[in-house]
Amino acid sequence: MSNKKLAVIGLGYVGLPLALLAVKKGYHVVGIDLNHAKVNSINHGESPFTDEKISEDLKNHKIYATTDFRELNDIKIMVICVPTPVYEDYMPNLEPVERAASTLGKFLKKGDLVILESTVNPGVTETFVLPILEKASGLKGGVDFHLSHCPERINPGDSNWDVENIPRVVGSLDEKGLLKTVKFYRNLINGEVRPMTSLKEAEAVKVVENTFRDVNIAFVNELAMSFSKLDIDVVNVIQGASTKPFAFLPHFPGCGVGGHCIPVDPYYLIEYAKQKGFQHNFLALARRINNQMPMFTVQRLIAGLEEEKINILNSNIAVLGLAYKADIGDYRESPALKMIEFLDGFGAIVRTYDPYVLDKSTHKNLEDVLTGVQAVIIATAHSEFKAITPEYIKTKGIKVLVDGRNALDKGNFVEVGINYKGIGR
Ligand code: SAJ
Repeated sequence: MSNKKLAVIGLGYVGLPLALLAVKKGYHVVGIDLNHAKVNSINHGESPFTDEKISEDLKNHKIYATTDFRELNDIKIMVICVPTPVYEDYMPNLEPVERAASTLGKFLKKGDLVILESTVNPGVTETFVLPILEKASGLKGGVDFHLSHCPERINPGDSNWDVENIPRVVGSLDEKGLLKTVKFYRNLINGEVRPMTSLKEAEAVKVVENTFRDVNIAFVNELAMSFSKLDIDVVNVIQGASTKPFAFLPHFPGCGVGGHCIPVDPYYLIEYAKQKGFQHNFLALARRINNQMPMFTVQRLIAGLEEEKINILNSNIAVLGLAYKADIGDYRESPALKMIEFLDGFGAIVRTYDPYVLDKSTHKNLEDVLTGVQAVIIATAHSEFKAITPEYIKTKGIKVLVDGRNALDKGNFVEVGINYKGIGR
């Protein structure tokens, strides 16, 4: 029985891999989540969401999952890994963090270490989470207990980088807390653990790295919209630019930017700076450009249908993919959902198929979803869709194919007479 105990609050894409890693490293882990179904499946050794690695690890590593925070009474290290989504107006939604902190605070004891992994805008840990913990516990942060921030860097579906080898940054309220937190993560992971000089710096690292990605994607998305008019293949151009071995980092255009990180995190920075009197015009513009892509993609479909003398009204359209990125089942903020909404608005009859999100798909396989449609949009570059051949599309009598992820070889489809529309090509 390990003499190291740890609590992980929030057993999703971030908390569960961390909890499993801690078990592997000899911790006795109590996982706390408010979702009973999730708690039950974990206690039965089953992953609550589609993830091969988690499913495998849960078979061999025991986590005690519960909804009961009283388990915290004899635990000294607690890591908060709850979601931090945004509201419709893209304002940061800190309700899950507030719920977790106010409940956890009731069980806080002298000498405890609380670590927030959830992505928050700079300043939130100290000005929002700390007061909640102090009020609920009657203790003083940085004196009676330690409070740190170590932003999560989970990359769903990535087989090279995982919770064990991804480097981390850590910020803390006080020096001793920083040392304890760095030591904790160095016991867990074999990537670099870099101490930052403050909580705000650690928070800023995460939003900056993801905002960097969002603005780079916006750059190529704007190029795609421009090159569509200039009749230049933007994918070829980006690949050409990638031959430059320095000072160029390729990103690729698509039907939109989904997920719980990239389209969300920039709003944290935009919002926080706005509170302090600075307008991030560039970051906000990048968000607007990326948010335009689902409609741009639907307009590519309408253009294709018009060329084939097909009216979108009452046309049968197949949307392939609901997930926000290839070969995973997560569809949070997915551009596919936005495109479906727009297609409905234009009066199309929409059918969907995603092998990783079957419960939300109208059809359960490629053959069925493509039977009787005039056009198809590829919204996610799942491996199954990348294997679609021009001949197959031809035999299905499909006239227009919109490749929302530039996942297919355009030339092969044009060659057999299919009206192929890419994003920027
Ligand atoms: N996307 C593009 N063009 C690109 C890259 C991505 O349109 O060139 C789209 C994707 O289709 C998706 C969205 O952006 O809809 C986000 O894609 P992503 O590859 O960034 O995937 P995420 O959201 O899982 O991002 C995670 C992030 N990891 C963390 O926040 C810890 C991100 O920092 C990583 O850079 C990213 O994985 C990664 O590199 O794969």
